[in-house]
Amino acid sequence: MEQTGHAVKERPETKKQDPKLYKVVLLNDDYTTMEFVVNVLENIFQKTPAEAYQIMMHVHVNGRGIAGVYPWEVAETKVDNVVTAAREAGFPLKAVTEEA
Ligand code: TYC
Repeated sequence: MEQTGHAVKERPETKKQDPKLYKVVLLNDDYTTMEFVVNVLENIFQKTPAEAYQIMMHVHVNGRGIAGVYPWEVAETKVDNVVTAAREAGFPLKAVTEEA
């Protein structure tokens, strides 16, 4: 093979981890209680009580807000956990992922 002046492969053939990060966005609604959203932020997104309250209020006022930023699989799992917990509690809370 011809030398091109460097030893680093331009295309490693091994499969790399997806480096992209995804935002988990919480959406406001009129029925989910503030307390439930704060609990979700503490339990699923590991926020402190103060952070959780701040994020919840941001979503309440602005319609949407970022709960956290994660690799794809983690972000999708958190959305799933939010929706499952909300439906079990009888709330319509929605969460979506967006490329960060
Ligand atoms: N708007 C809701 C209420 O007044 C509270 C709420 C906040 C709901 C954030 C969803 O993602 C949400 N009870």
